[in-house]
Amino acid sequence: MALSKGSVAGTLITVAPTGAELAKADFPQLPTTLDELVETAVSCEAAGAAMIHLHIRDGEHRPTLDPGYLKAAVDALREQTSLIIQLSTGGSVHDPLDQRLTVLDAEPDSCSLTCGTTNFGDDVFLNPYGFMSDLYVQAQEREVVPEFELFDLGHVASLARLVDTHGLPFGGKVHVDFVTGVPGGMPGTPAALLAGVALLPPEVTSWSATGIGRSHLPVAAASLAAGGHLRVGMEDNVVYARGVPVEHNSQLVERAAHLAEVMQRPAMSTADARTMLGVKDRG
Ligand code: KMH
Ligand code: ZN
Repeated sequence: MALSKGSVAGTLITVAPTGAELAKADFPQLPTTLDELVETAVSCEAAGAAMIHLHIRDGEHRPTLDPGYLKAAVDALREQTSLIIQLSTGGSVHDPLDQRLTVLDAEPDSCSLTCGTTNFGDDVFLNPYGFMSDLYVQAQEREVVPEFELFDLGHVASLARLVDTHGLPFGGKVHVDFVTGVPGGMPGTPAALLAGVALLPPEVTSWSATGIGRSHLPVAAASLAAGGHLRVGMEDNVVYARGVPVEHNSQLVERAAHLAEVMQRPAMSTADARTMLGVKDRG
């Protein structure tokens, strides 16, 4: 799929409220408890989000892949919102690969699937091809829709290899998200984003983008201009404007929805987003 040739009716806004990197002690407004996640999800849905990308924290606010915590979050958000629930399989850079596969046991609607290893600041975010392949096949079997996370141009080639090898994901749609501006990954610039979009294989049916830190606004604007969708949230950016910290994820969703409205592609409903992504109806 090259740059969008026709008009794209609405904008999928995904909120990534927490991530695995920030410490609650440094950012007390980071939602880490189940109650905080539910409150965040409800207000972000009201502000225009249709999907939530979730990393879970334990009782001491540390990243966890504990199945009990994951299942409790999926169940609570499914009960209290109609958001598409996407669990991170990236976890933190310290999580072992085999444990990252067990995320699917919590029966999310969607899971992230990063298409290659990348330097991640001073760390390495490990995604060898065998892991990606296992995760892809298991997601197909569990009828979970993957969101392919692309941190670099080489990841686009690995995405094409996965789809060539294993066929389409559950639901028949291929949705990718460019995560730009990670130190070690592709830069958070419109030029880098558009280079990635130009390389997408024809099976891709929709794409979104996020920019880490200060790249979030130029990348969001470029994505909207080129027919892409948006991911925002404190996982990616905690500065609302120069000298103004983000106090609540809904501020970022509201601004994304406003940008989308101005671009005549208003925030998509959760129902339309489910259709676009081919998500299973889990009632
Ligand atoms: N926390 C990063 C190491 C994902 O969620 O799939 C990986 C990450 C990607 O955030
Ligand atoms: Zn993540």
